[in-house]
Amino acid sequence: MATSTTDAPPKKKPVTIITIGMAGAGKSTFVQRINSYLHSQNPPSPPYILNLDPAVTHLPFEANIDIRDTVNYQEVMKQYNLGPNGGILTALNLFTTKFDQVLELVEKRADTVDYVILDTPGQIEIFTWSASGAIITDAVASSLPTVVAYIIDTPRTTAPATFMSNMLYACSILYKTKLPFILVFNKIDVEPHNFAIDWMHDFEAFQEALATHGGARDSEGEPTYMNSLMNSMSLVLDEFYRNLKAVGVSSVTGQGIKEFFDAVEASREEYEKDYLPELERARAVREQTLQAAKDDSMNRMMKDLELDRERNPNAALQDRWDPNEDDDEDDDTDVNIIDRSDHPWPGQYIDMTRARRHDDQGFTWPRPG
Ligand SMILES: Nc1nc2c(ncn2[C@@H]2O[C@H](COP(=O)(O)OP(=O)(O)OP(=O)(O)O)[C@@H](O)[C@H]2O)c(=O)[nH]1
Ligand SMILES: [Mg+2]
Repeated sequence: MATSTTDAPPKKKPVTIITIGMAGAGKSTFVQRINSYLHSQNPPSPPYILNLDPAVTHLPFEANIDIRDTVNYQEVMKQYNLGPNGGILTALNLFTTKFDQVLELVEKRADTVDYVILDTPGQIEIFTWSASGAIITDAVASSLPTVVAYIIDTPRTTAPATFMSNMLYACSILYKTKLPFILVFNKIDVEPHNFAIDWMHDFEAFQEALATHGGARDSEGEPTYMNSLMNSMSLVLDEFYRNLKAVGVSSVTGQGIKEFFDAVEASREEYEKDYLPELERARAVREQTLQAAKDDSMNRMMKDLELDRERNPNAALQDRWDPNEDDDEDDDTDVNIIDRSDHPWPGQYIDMTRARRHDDQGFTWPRPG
């Protein structure tokens, strides 16, 4: 929490934790768990939570900003004639058009909170492979120290091949976001994550597990194509593991949550040392390219105008837009972002939207054929 004494060191910026993970990995339960952990600290340090999943019907925590207050996902599906995933994606796109407002609200709270937490939609690719996901991640990461918490369903990753695909996915997200990355092995109350740590530290142990798993050799006793591919992949991943932190947690019992926050604090330093300078460099390059493109198009337009005037001096005089014409300004009044915690009567607005969502429950899916 923020300290008010004048000689206290300035408060650190809050760290943003973006939770990402396969459907059902336990992202929302994990957010609820870290939320209650932060509330139980002495003094309590309530985080600022953003729910970005428009399709969730029940959340185990109260979000400060909830995408469902801004866009009604089922309405989006109906209006744009979309299926569930297209609906979620479009809802997220619509919300992203207002993300500057979200960021303003988050920045307003930067002095009073220690953590900002983002819960993302169940379908992982909607957030990780969409333009909106990238815009949201970049916007947050260029404003606050940011880490990605990649939630893994540990009991469902015990098979070597599944483990590898999950790690490859994590790897692709790491390279896409270029942010500090924490592998969170969730549900260790059901399955301890030691096997995963062993495989990550020792690729030979992983290759051994692969070999003993069914289908590793073909009928002639040769390693199958799939198996040799996975063996080579494990060497690639060995490099990837070196850049990450891994913790085991149970979002149900709260085990490992402290270790998770230790990893977050270490990631903050990493962000400031490695990622921030890289972000700033990338931003400068982007701005330079943008400016060059603008200059170029401006030069070309001026040249065109000059040519036009030379050829047709009278027409150019009439070429003025009508000053009385309506300004085509964006009508921003329809959707606005709400900070629930700013509301003088918490729950009042929420009840309205819940009522609306409730009405939608009668919605039935068209049956095929
Ligand atoms: N045993 C156990 N179950 C867990 C744990 N974390 C989550 N679960 C269960 O896993 C299921 C999915 O949890 P969610 O939090 O909804 O997962 P999610 O990733 O948010 O799911 P989507 O948003 O729908 O993709 C629920 O039944 C949770 O109770 C855990 O640490 N241990
Ligand atoms: Mg969820």
